[in-house]
Amino acid sequence: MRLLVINPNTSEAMTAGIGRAARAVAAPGTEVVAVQPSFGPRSIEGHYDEAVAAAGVAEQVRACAPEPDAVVIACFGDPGLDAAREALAAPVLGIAEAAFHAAAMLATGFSVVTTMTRTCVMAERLVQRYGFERTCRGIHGTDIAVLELENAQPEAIARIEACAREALARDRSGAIVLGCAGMAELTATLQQRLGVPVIDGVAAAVKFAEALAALGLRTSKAGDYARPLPKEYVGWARPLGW
Ligand code: 2AL
Repeated sequence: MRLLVINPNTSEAMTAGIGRAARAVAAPGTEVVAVQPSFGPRSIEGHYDEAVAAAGVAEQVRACAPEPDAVVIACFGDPGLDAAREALAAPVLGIAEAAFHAAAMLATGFSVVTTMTRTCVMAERLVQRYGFERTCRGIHGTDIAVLELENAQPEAIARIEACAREALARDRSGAIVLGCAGMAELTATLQQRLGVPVIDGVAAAVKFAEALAALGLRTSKAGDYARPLPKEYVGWARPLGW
C-alpha cells in the first residue's frame, strides 16, 4: 500500500525524521511517502501556526494524485484532519488521535508530555474532542521548542524523561504519549528508561492506517465527510478549490 505521511510544518529535517520513524514500523509492503507543505511555519507551537499549517495540509491533500491508500497527519495538533477526511476517501489518521487510542488500550490512564507549555491547551482540546477525558490524566509541557527536536541533545531527552517520570507519579498514569512528531525517534530510548509504554503517534498512526486499509475500510462519504462542494477559491488559495 501507498501511505502518505504529511508533516504539517515546513522543517525538512523533521519531515525526514518522521519518514524514518514511519518506515521503521511500516510493513514490508507499505511504501511511505513523507511530504510537507510548500508554505507555512517551520514549527507548530500555537493556534496561529496551526491555522496556517492546516491550509498546508489541505495543499498536500489537494496535490496527492493518485489518491494514496491511507494518509497520516504527523503533527500532534492533528491540523486539517477533518478537512483531509472530507477531501479523500482513503482513511486519514491524526497522530494525536492514534496515540490516544493506543494509550487507552495499554493503560487505564496516560499522560501526555509535549513541547511548549502553551501548546498544552491545544492537546487538552483534542482530548475533549476525541472523548479521552477519562483516560488522559495530565498534559505536561517541557518548554522544549519543536525545532530543538530536529537534533535532540542529551539534555533535551533528559528533560523529557524527567517530565515523564513526574507525570507518571503525579497523574498515577501507566503510559506516556509523546506530544510532538519531532519526538518520534526518541520513543525507544524513553520507553527503555521509563519502563512503561511510550506511545509515539507517528508509529501508532502508521500501524492503524495499515490495519484500516487491510480491512478494506475507508472514510465515510455519508454526511459531513462527503467530498467538498465544488466552488471557486480565489487569490493564492485558487488551486485548493474542488
Ligand atoms: C508539534 C508537532 O508535532 N509538530 C510541530 O511542529 N509541533 N507539536 C507540538 N506539541 O509542538
